[in-house]
Amino acid sequence: MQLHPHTSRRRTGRLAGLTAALAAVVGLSTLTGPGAHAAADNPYERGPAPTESSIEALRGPYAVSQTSVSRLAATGFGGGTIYYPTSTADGTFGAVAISPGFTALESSISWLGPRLASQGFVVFTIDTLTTVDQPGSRGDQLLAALDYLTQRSSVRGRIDSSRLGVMGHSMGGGGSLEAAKTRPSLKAAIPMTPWNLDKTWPELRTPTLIFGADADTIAPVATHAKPFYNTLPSSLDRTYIELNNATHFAPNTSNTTIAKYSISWLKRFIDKDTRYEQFLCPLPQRSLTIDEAQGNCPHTS
Ligand code: 9J3
Ligand code: ZN
Repeated sequence: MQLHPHTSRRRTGRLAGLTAALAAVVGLSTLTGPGAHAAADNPYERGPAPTESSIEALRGPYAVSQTSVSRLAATGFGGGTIYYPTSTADGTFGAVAISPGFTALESSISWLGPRLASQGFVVFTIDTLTTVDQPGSRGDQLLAALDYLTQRSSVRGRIDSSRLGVMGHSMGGGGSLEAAKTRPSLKAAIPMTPWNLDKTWPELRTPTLIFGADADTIAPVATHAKPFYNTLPSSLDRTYIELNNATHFAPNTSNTTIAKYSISWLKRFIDKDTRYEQFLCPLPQRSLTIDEAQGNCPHTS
């Protein structure tokens, strides 16, 4: 925020008193107005200013409620669980659907539900129609889940339907690439140790963060995550993070590296919240948990 130049200019007499009174009123309304943290210049900003520890924490600032969607109530996907901020005081939120991998259930990615929702998103962890559905089908199912979420779900009024994203593990991660290819209006995609027979993704227009795992022998990074990342348009906001000492199944248990960079990516591209750019650019350094990171910085969209 920039100080009004008049506040630093010297005045005398009654005009000075009036100026001071006006400044006090303006300052007070800035602190106490609707959504204490909603910046005037970004209507999508939600929650307090982030810190390294706030994005690493097991829970963010929002209390979370959940509701289950039965397989029978769902069309085009297998039902799931919706996690959402309990309070309606901060207006609507962006939303993200998350698909599990081959043979896996929603429970394999459920840790992400409250972890992401508590930062200020509506999160839908889904089951697929069958556990052996391929990435193309999983992409369609992620989109069907987003449509259910924004058009039919009990929390549809809490969602900004123009700000949506997709995530997924393995074939679900491959599915998140498929979903973004089908629906370029998606604001963020996060494939986690993704698997897909299609190795090239130049069609994507959605900012994409790909997690690979250095010890993945099921979807080895050399034939999955890396070529997926490398074939995204170089003009696209894209990042590749390779988890260190991690297997294909790293995204199936609570993982702070996945959480902190996913939160930052969703905030930066679903909410346009540039307060999170500091965690993405410059790219993370090699560490005990990160083998390698690639990406364009600063971001362009
Ligand atoms: O979803 C996945 O875990 C994909 C890896 C896999 O089992 O592929 C074998 C066809
Ligand atoms: Zn390593």
